[in-house]
Amino acid sequence: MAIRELKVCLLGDTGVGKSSIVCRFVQDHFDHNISPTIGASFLTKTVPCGNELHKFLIWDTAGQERFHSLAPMYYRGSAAAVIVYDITKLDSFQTLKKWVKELKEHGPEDIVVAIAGNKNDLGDIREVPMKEAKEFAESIAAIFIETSARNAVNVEELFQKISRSSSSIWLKSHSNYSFVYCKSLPSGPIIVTMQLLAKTKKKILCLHSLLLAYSPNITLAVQQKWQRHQRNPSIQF
Ligand SMILES: Nc1nc2c(ncn2[C@@H]2O[C@H](COP(=O)(O)OP(=O)(O)O)[C@@H](O)[C@H]2O)c(=O)[nH]1
Ligand SMILES: [Mg+2]
Repeated sequence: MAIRELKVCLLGDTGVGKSSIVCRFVQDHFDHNISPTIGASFLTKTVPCGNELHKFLIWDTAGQERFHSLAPMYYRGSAAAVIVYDITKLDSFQTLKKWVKELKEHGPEDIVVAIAGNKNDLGDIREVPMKEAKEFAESIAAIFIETSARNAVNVEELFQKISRSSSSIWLKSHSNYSFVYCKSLPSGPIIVTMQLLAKTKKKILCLHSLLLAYSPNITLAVQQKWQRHQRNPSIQF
């Protein structure tokens, strides 16, 4: 099975539960007395996605202002950024908006942004209405989900959503066609429909789309070859 590595960074105020989300995802564990992160910590987890394996390379950053200048090191080259806020702290939602702005200005062009409203087990002291956060996420085309690292709610789902979005972004950025529709079925292959950009490439793209539909593993090899061909057209595709 082909493995794709996805660098993911977690951003957001200190205390919102970034490390707890990572700990829940990677070790399925919650620590009430978790230590504050210094600088950043790194963890990995591999999960199946369609007919591929996605290996998450997770950079969990410290939220404190004094570490802010280090953030670009973590979001540069990231396939996705998870920006976490605490649903019981309005301030943390304002900080999230600042991170969105920074990513827009300085982050990778195709980065998948996921907004996670954590601590949704504390709904009775909520300060950030779900509707408001969801609408904000929609306005910037970001993934939105409320999570509880403590009660293991939606943490897996958060990373699954990132997996699926990264797949379509990857396809978009690694080929010369415009992407029309992509669906990752739980048990089956990724079905893709493409719009052809250039007639001369028609054959290649048809083959490509067939392979994508029937064998994502072969497709990876085809895509690598296609990239080489694009870099140096004298290399036969
Ligand atoms: N009730 C509740 N507390 C949480 C949750 N996630 C984290 N916490 C608590 O929030 C505090 C900060 O968590 P931490 O993961 O260190 O936040 P970070 O600074 O963003 O990495 C800790 O006391 C955690 O136990 C959650 O989903 N629900
Ligand atoms: Mg932390």
